Amino acid sequence: MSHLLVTGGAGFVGANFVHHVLAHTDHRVTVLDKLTYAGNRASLAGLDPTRFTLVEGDINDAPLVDQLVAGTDATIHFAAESHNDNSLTNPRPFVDTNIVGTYTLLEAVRKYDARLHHVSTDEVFGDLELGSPERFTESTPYMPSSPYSSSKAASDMLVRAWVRSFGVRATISNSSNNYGPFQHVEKFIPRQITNVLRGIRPKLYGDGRNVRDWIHVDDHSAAVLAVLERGRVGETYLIGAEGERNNKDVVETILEEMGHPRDAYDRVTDRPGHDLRYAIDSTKLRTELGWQPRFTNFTAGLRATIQWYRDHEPWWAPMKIASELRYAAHELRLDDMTG
Ligand code: NAD
Ligand code: TDX
Repeated sequence: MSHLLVTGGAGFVGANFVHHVLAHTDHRVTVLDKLTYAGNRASLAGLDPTRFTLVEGDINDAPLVDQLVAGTDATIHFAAESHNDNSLTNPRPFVDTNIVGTYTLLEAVRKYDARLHHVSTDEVFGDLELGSPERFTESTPYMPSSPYSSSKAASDMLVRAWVRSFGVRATISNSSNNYGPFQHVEKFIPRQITNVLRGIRPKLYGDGRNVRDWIHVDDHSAAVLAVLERGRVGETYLIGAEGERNNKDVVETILEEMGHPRDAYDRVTDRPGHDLRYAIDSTKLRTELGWQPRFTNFTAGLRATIQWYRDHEPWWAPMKIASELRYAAHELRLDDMTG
C-alpha cells in the first residue's frame, strides 16, 4: 500500500482520479490544492477520512511541497491553470502555476528521489489538419498554440530535463480532452449542458468544425494509474480513446439528448488561434501497459454526463453565474482585440 500526493486533486481530472484510486486500490491519498476558482472541496466530499486528506495550499509554496513530498511515496501532478480562454486574457497565472509550480515540485522530488507522474495534454503538439489521417504520437514535435498549451509544453520540458540531468524518476502522460462528472462549467461540454438547463442557448465558437478527441475522465484515471504503477521511468505515454468529434456535432447531440431542436444554439466569436483538430494514437499505452478504454460509446457517455449535471445542480449552480459573467467580459475583450 502506498501514500500518494495528488496536486490539483480538487479540480475536474484530479478529483476523478482521487475517487478512482480510493475505489480501485488500497492507496492512501493526500491532495494539495490551492482551491482557485476551479478547485472545489465539494468534489471530494464524503471520502473515507482514514484514507484521504485535503491540504489547502499552493504548489509554489516550496516548504509545504517539500514536507508533503517527504511524507508520501509518489506524486501525481494535476495542478494547473487549465482553461485556454482564460490564458488569452490573463496569461500570468499560467506561467506561475504551470511552469514555476512544476519547477518547485521537481526540486522537491529531486531532493527526496521521489517518484513523480506529470499529467499533461495533447495540446502541446499544436493542431492537425481537418480530415487528415495523421494522429499525435510520443515522437510528434512540440508546437503549442496558446499561452495555456505553451505553459504545459514548458512544464513537460522541465520534467524531461530533470529526468535526464538529475535522474528524477518521472513519467509524463499527454491526454486528449476529458469529459465526465465534476468538470467546471467554463469548459465546452458542461457549459452547454448547464446553459440548456438554465434556458440559455449553447454557444459555438466559429463554424464548429474544430475537432476534439474525447475520452471519459474515468478512462483517463485508469490510464494514469497504469502509467504510475507499470510505466517505464523517463517515458511519455499518450492517452486517447478514439473519440474524435467536431464541436458542432457535440452541441447538436447535447441539444438532441436534452429534448431540444438540434439547431437551437448561437454561433459566437471564434477563439483567437483556435486549434483545428487533436487526435491521439495511444498504441504505446495499449500495447505496453495493456490499457483499454471502458467508455467506447461517446453518445452514451455524454448522456450519463448530462444526467450527472441534472442530478448535481447544487454542485454547479454557485459557479455558473460567475463563469458566464467572465465569458461576457471575455467576449468584450475579444471584440477589442479583433477590432
Ligand atoms: P481544473 O482547472 O479543473 O483543475 C485544476 C486544479 O488545480 C484546481 O483544483 C485548482 O484549484 C488547482 N490549482 C491551480 N493552481 C494551483 C496551485 N498553484 N497550487 C495548487 N493547486 C492549484 O483542471 P483539469 O481539467 O482538472 O486539469 C487537470 C490537469 O490535467 C491539468 O494539468 C491539465 O493540463 C491536465 N489535462 C486536462 C485535460 C482535460 O480535458 N481537462 C486533458 C489533458 C490534460
Ligand atoms: O463555449 C464554448 N464553445 C466552444 O465552441 C467553449 C467553452 C468552447 N468551445 C470549443 C473550443 C474547443 O474547440 O469547444 C472545444 C473545447 O473547448 P474547451 O472545453 O475550452 O477545451 P480545449 O480548449 O480543447 O482544452 C481542453 O482539453 C485539453 C482542456 O480545457 C485543457 O485543460 C486540456 O489540456
